[in-house]
Amino acid sequence: MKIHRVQTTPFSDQKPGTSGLRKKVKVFRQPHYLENFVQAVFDVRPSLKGGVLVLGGDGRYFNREAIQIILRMAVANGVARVIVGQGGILSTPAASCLIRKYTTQGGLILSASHNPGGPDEDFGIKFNTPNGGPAPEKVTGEIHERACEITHYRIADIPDIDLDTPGRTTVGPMVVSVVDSVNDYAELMQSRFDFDRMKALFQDGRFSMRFDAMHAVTGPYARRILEDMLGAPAGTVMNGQPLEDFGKGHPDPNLVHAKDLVDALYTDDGPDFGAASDGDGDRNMILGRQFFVTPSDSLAVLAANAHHVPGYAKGIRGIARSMPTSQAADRVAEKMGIECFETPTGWKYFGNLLDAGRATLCGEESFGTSSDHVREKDGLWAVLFWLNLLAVRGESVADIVRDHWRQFGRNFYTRHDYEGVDVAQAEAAMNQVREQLDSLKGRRFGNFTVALADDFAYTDPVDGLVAEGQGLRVLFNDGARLVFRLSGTGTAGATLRLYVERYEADPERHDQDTQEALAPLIDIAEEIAGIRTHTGRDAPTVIT
Ligand code: VG1
Ligand code: CO
Repeated sequence: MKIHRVQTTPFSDQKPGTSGLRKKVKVFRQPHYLENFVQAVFDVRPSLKGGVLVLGGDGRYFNREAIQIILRMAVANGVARVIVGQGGILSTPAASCLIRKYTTQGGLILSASHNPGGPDEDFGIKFNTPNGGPAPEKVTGEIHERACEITHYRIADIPDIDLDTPGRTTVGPMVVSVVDSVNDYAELMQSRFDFDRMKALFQDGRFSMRFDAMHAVTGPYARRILEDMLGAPAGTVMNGQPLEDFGKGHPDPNLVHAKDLVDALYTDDGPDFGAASDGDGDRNMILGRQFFVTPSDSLAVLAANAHHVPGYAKGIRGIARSMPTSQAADRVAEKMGIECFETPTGWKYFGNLLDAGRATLCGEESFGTSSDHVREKDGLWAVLFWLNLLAVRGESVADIVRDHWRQFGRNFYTRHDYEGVDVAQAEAAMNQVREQLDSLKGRRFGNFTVALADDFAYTDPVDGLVAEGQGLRVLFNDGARLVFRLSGTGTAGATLRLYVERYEADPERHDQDTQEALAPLIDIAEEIAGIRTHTGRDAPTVIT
């Protein structure tokens, strides 16, 4: 086996964002681009030499090619064993599960998550640490620094490795184990949920469900677990075949992109329960019949009902949510007398809290929910949690959520995304808010008075590290909030996100339309940020 030490020059744009390095496929396919980044990971993680690496992706265009390149580099960098998902497929939570279960030195996950795939679309890569979670900022910073000074990478001359047949292959001194992509993950789900009870729910014949895999990675997972193991009728999983371009769709489980599913649920005799997941299987959308559960509410409901589910029946230790996520979960934590944490956007900030046993459930408003069973958000886990709950409580999704609002009050919540905005225009809007931060306190806007305005900074309670510049917040006296931030996952232009929240205690007013309930605050946001003026857009691209 011949190992080449290839001379290269650094790319200055290899800085991981909210979740790994995401670029157009064309960028990744430039000579040396992927190789430089992967070598940077090997260079800053010396434990990989002689260690075990997990490798897999969401099956998007360039997945297989990238896996072969990484395998050649892994041999050349002295990795002892690589665990690869069959066909190169691993959902993000399944990769996290494998990294933890087989006490490995980490994993490389190939995905651009909810971004479209195909030759002209997006690709991505991220490194996860041995706890199974996305590398924390300290590590992504090291990787980026290394990528900026790289001069050589190591790669072996070996033929392509068969990724489609499970089993062990030896490549020089390295072992490649191709594993069934679903087995270990399915076992983990069995250890947390009451499969018999969920099976009975489907057998009963009165309950029906639809799961939209959006032609992305969760197809095989959902089919195995929902249809084969739980006995849901064939066809429960729609768009279950992973495709390299996700059927030209946008594998983002929200009301806009999961339209087929939404249409199916918004009929009078539609299924009782609907769910969808994203490109890499870490997001989830939960629907009842003609009812949408906001991800923020979902986190709060799961926390309040955790005692119904075997894996959490002993109680949960704490809840963590990202800053823009609504404060619905805070009320549950308060009532349960457990800790509640507010972290910056991105799953990597939950890792320490989960490792330290201070948080059991975590969630983000962006359709991300999970627990301490892995160190990633987990789409199918959230769906199974809901299913388990529906089986135990025997009520509809809508009734469970309405009951929750009656007990805790409702946090009306919406996110407005302005996608593909000119970077300078997006920054101008952000700057307009930033400039007012010091003067907003005490200012009145209609019925709302500003209690605090700041640029969110987070001090990790476990390691004391500080993350600054994590979003501009305007908090009002009665718990209402506006948050402005720029996305860190896009690959073209800027995406400006506006998050709007207001608390309503009165059950008589819980059935208002969300956009109407929040209209005054949405107007205040425009007054403060001038997003429409700066961007020339008269409406957001996506409202959730
Ligand atoms: C978005 C979401 C964030 C999520 C991230 C990764 O980031 O807002 O909550 O953690 O995507 O999710 P941003 O920086 O674009 O707002 V995924 O499913 O793309 O791994
Ligand atoms: Co994702």
